[in-house]
Amino acid sequence: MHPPVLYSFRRCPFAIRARLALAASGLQPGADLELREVALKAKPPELLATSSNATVPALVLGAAGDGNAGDGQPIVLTESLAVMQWALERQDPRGWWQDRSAAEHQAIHALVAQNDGPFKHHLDRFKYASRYGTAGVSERHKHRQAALVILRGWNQRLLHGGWLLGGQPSLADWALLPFVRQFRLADPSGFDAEPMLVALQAWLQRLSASAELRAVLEPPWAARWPWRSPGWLYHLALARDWQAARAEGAYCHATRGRTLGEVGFIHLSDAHQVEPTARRFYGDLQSGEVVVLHLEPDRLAAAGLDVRHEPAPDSGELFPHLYGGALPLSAVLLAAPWQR
Ligand SMILES: N[C@@H](CCC(=O)N[C@@H](CS)C(=O)NCC(=O)O)C(=O)O
Repeated sequence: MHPPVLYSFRRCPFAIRARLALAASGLQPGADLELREVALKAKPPELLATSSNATVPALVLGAAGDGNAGDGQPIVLTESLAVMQWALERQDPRGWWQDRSAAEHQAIHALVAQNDGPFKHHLDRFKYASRYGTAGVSERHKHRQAALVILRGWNQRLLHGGWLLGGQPSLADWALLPFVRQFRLADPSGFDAEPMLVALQAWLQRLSASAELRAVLEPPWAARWPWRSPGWLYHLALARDWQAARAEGAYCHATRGRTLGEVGFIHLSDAHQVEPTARRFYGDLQSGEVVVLHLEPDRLAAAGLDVRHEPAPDSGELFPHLYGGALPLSAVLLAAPWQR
């Protein structure tokens, strides 16, 4: 019934590798799968409910109708490698995985394990040094050096044919690409100047310029704003009002140009109402001037506020209205810019 659902995050290297394989297998968001862009600081309840580790990517193979789960129980792939394999076992026109020998499959698994384990460990501590408490010059240097040892090993592999497994790109090249790319982006001139990485530098340049990578970094594979869960409520706010509310600690606008005091409640939208409402009331504004506040209904209730669905004039539709006081900042999960 429902097409596969991919929970993804535009910049996540694990999600990028999954999207690369899904795209290579001929799937397209919209037509063949539903892509739900996730903000990691506000994971939608649907992801939390279906995925045990709640990381992205997660591929949910529908309750029925996609040939994967006839019994109505969704199958959830929560590992990027599993998503890649699922996609390429479906269809693999470029020969990244199918028709490879057992030894090649083993080599691919070993490379991905080395990437996701030790390489990612050192990459994180080099790239996000302040987050990992490794910002000291010698600590950061130590992790960069350890990552370089692994990269030199990969460089060696490329000397025999230009790709990690020889003369043709395989799943391993695409699975490692987003991580090597991140390593370079943390210090581009340092990476480019490494004398023992010449083959890897050329490999990265080739793959970074590829149509395959560019396609999955742009819509429809990488959406500009997070998917709007029907489990949340939404309020359209002027960005300047939202900024002022954050400074003051409370948001008291009912809608554009009208205060809570004047109206008596705050206008909200259900997920499917955000876009038409934004176009109708804010369509004259520039990108960046409007934000979509994502609200958690349980937190509104916990703050003693009441949501009532009531008819809105001229629309023939019921809209959620928030009664009982100002919008507490604690109920706002995310303020995403709205763009026409
Ligand atoms: N082993 C997982 C790792 C996925 C992963 O760590 N994704 C990150 C984003 S790049 C994530 O979802 N982090 C959010 C969290 O851990 O709460 C895979 O291969 O898919």
